Amino acid sequence: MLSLLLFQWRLEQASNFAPVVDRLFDFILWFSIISFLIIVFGMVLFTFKYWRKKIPENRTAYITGHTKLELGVAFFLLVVVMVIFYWGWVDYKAMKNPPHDAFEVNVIGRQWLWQFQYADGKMLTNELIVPKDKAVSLIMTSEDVLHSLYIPDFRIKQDVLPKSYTNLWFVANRAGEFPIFCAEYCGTAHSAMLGKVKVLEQDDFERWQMTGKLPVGKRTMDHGQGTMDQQPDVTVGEKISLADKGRGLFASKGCTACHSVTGAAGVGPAVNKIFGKEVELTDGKKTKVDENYIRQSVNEPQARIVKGYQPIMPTFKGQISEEEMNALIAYIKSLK
Ligand code: HEC
Ligand SMILES: [Cu+2]
Repeated sequence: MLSLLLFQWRLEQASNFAPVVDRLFDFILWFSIISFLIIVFGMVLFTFKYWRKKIPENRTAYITGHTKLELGVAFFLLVVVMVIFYWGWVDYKAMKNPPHDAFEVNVIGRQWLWQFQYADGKMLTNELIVPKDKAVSLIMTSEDVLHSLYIPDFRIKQDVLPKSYTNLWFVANRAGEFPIFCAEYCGTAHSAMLGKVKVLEQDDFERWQMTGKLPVGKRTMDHGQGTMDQQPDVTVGEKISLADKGRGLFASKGCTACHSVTGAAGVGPAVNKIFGKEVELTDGKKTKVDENYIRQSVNEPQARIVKGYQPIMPTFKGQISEEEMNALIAYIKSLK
């Protein structure tokens, strides 16, 4: 019973971050429990020790304080808080920096479902399928209001914002099925905004990518809940990769009129080999070309003007859906 209380009360540790988060959580929890016990024990002890009847002249002693002790306690607590802060910062930094070779999936939150868009063009609703033991990076945005993607068994959670991208990454280290929640109240059906992440062994995952078929009836479910017999509801879309879809859009939306993809200068800068690089702006500042920068370049071209160019790019706000934006970005990313 005691071991159940002490060890079984927490969720499964199904990702690289789970033990990391739990370690800090445990430290704060046990520090709080021990402090609580010391304070309560001290209070009870002193209640009896300094009971009024025991003081000869029947008066409460006049205590002016103990500067050294007070400063000591304050300093000790400051050190503890700084340790917690530093520890949290180190862990947070790791969570904010996905490895460069991570497997990328675009996530679109909308009232009230999750969509997962893969580089090969697959689109899943409320179901995220990932390989085991491989870094997966989620590039997330919302089509309407604030959402938050939360996978408790992975100990990861991140707000999903309209008009920009946020990131989450993880290495799932257990095959199985784990729930995904929306952790930001987003309207009437917020509580029904549920999904699941399916973690497959790497060969199963590769087979799924090639054929769209999950391992039926196979007992991979040592962990997590549910069975894998249910095939996901895949919208394979136009059966072309995200980057290829982006190439089509780049032409059909008229971007090619001003942008070359070969490096040749035109009315606008060439967009090949820009991803991940720094670009200089007219105000002399430099900025990194990432998903958010490209998105802003398309929707609010006037916000940041590339040095040496005129602010003549028209806005495409409202003309490009989130799926299309992900495709355009995937295309620009692919132009090495
Ligand atoms: C009328 C010409 C024109 C069209 C059409 C146009 N752009 Fe631009 N674009 C520009 C110019 C000029 C700049 C540089 C000035 C600036 O930053 O706004 C630019 C800047 C950019 C940048 C930043 C490039 C960098 O090197 O930092 C991106 C990304 C971009 N455009 C993408 C697109 C996409 C995607 C489309 C199609 C949906 C598009 N543009 C359509 C003229 C155009
Ligand atoms: Cu939501």
